[in-house]
Amino acid sequence: MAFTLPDLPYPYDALQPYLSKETLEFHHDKHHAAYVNTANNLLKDSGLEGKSLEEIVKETHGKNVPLFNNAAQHYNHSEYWKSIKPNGGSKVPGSLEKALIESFGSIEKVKEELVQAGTTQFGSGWAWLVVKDGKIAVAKTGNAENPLIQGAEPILTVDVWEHTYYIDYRNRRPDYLKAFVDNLVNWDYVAERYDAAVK
Ligand code: MN3
Repeated sequence: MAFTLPDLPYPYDALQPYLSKETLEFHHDKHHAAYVNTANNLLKDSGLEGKSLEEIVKETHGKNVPLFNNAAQHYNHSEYWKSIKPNGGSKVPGSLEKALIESFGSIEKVKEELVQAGTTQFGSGWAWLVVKDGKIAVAKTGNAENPLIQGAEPILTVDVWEHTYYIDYRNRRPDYLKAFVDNLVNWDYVAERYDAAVK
């Protein structure tokens, strides 16, 4: 089954002033679309056509580098779009809030650790909240890598490739990450992912 580029779950200008319409047009219509197209070309004759995206990501890691890179970037971006929303960053739903406070002490600490992970990811990559062995943790990965290949379940995804923030923040990645945690995170989606991961 071929991969398809998902529509953004909100209008292109809906995340302003934190992410501009121009950023979302480039990021979704050019960058994410290119990963989908390249992954589809590489998927042909790979023997993996019938598998799910998650299975393809896990099975190609370390074996088929070009297909892994493009399929993982498709997975990562699809999760990133759902991890953010207009007027995000507000109230964390109850069950998730309780679990985050158990793991980190406070919601402020979770935000701090996410900003720290994204800031210290050298070069291109991603920061995450993951569930592993029933616990929530912060993670970071380089390039297209993601927590699926480490046996963890991603519940929140932050893109820290320069194409994500360079138009709006230039080199100020920490400012983008601060806006992400304070004004963009879709905690309802993260809670949905958390509930599914611990079921
Ligand atoms: Mn990106």
